[in-house]
Amino acid sequence: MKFVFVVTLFALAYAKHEEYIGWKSYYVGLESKDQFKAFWPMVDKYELDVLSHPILGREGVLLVKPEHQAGFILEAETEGIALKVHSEDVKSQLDYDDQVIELQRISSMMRNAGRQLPYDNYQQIEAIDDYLDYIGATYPDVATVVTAANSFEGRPIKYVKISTTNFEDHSKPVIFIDGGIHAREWISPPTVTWAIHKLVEDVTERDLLDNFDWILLPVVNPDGYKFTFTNSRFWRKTRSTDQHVLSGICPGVDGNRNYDFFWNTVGTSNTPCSDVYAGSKAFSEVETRVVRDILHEHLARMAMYITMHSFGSMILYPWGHDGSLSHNGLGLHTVGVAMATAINQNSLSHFRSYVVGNSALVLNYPAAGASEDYAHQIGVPFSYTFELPGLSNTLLGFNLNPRYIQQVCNETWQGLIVGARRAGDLFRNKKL
Ligand code: 0X9
Ligand code: ZN
Repeated sequence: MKFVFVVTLFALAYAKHEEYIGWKSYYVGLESKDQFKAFWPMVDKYELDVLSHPILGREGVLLVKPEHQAGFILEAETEGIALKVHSEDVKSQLDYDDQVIELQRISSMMRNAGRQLPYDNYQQIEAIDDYLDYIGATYPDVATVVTAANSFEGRPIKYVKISTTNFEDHSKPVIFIDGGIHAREWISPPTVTWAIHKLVEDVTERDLLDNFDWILLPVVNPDGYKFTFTNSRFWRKTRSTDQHVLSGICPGVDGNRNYDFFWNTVGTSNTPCSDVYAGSKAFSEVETRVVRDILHEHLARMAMYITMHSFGSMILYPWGHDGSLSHNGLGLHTVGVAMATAINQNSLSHFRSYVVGNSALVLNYPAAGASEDYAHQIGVPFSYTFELPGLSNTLLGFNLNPRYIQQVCNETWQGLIVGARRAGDLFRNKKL
């Protein structure tokens, strides 16, 4: 019986991920500004897929197609750029990751009786939607579920409003957290659903409810998210096909290049086949319009906006298009460091410690049209991109092993507690 089960698992796994046959992944370490300068043109030239951004003193992870491996390795060597193989065989690694997830799913189902959202495994979009509805139905006094719109393919884009005063006490600052704009960053949505759990089902920080209103949107891009479970594990964008004559062949827009902030000026692409395609115009995507409309609706009292991405263990803040600092640069840095410190204190020894800084400077890569910059430009004083923890030398595979999901959710929540309190204090005193 057990044998049949394992064979079935293998058969299922091998039918998947065929598009990644022959692909390899590499750690890339960049040690100087010159190496960064040489590296970014290679990303376009060799169609590299940057899974985690390299930063000074910390390697990133790249996917490289078979046809570009020789050329890329040669050029990297010429530039003195250090490469190390992460996976010799991306498809096999994904098959292996799938098995880990599937075995975990079965044991997790047995533990949880299939009801609550798992935190010992990745969360499917249907399970997240069901959970939000359950929260709305079970805790109507504090939680209201809103379906803001349907995605390009017609999936509901849902968020939860959490308030002890029905969003009617206008003296309370609002905190807005979203996740899942980048489809493949699977660790992002659980950190948002965990925040919902901690604000509704298991309240241990009562002041966060008394003193704030919350908006939590776990999956901004449900179509892309679904597609990474069913089709392409490394899909990043939305799934729209109406942006360009080539959108039928190359669907999707990078949601984090689609905001109206120096739109399509730097770190973006005009070709729909690129992973950083900015779309036909700012806010061309219904998914980004949902986030925009929430920001504007509550702007007068929105103290903090955080968008959850992965991976790299970083807290990034504006301005991401040119590396300059805003009027609230000091506040952004101070609250960012406070959050990172809390996370680091609650982290594991083999997780990397968080880096805090300006998006463009930390990543050595300016990019326009990101949500964190847009939110800040329209007036949200504390606006951040979290790059949650992912793999490292000791965490092999492409998926952070599911056994670490709960850990990432816990430590991120510790950061959010500190961030909300600090940002709330500064916001109320208007010392910005
Ligand atoms: O490139 C991105 O959109 C983010 N990194 S990711 O690996 N998750 O794709 C970083 C966004 C940084 N923020 C700005 N450039 N403003
Ligand atoms: Zn991302």
